Amino acid sequence: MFSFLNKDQTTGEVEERQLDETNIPAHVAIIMDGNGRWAQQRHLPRIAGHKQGMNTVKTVAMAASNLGVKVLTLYAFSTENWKRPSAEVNYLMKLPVDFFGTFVPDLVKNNIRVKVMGYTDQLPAATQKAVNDAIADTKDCTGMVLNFALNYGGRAEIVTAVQKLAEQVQTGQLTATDIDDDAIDRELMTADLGELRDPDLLIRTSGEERLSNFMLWQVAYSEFVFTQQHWPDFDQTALEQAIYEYQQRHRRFGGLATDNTK
Ligand code: V07
Repeated sequence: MFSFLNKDQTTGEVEERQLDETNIPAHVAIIMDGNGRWAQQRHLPRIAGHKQGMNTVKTVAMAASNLGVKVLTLYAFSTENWKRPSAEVNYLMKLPVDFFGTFVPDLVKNNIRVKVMGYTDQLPAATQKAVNDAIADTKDCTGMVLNFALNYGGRAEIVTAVQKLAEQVQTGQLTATDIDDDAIDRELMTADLGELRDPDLLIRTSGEERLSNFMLWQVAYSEFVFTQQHWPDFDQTALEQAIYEYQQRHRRFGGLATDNTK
């Protein structure tokens, strides 16, 4: 059993809680929202929030790995984020470089492998290089997969998958009726995660309760937990609280998952 101190979000009451270590969600996905609001509240520029948010990525990745999470997917940059002011976009594009420079040795020490899903070919060359270096330097790690969604959009992902399937039909490799759940799964950006491709738990920070085009297909049966903290304030305890909430909804009896998914 993992113990942690749970703080009630409305009453502020603190209670010791226990996590069931046999029921840790294998794939946790997080929409890291609220960096700008965190900065505004401190009269800091938005980029200060993004910088702090990157430090939170490090803390939360370590915490997830220590809890036994197998895949942690983080929504770092959406295909919609290009609409932000260019100074902010330029700063965001430097974060993978910064992350690579300061954090990859720690990832290797903790056996964490970096993966990226998204339209990375559209990113600046230096960003692509940092991403590819992080992937290459951690390729032999066998522990948790730290999967960044970078220039990712859920509808675009589905559109691309459908185009690939249509091509396979056109070239005779597939018939229209061969297109089923598994065929679509195989063409999505999560295909190489195998059985771990669908998040068990989706967390969104900072109070908004929307999906914002994130992993539309893969979250069909996920538990959703929304937290009030802005992403830079999210930490190990907040992750444990979200997993506790997940476990209350997704109980296991005698090692058999209750099938409340369908
Ligand atoms: C970004 C920090 C986290 C809060 C949300 C937005 C800002 C880590 C990465 C990253 C991505 C790929 C990679 C290594 C690190 C990142 C962007 C923004 C664009 F291989 N944090 N972070 N990328 N933020």
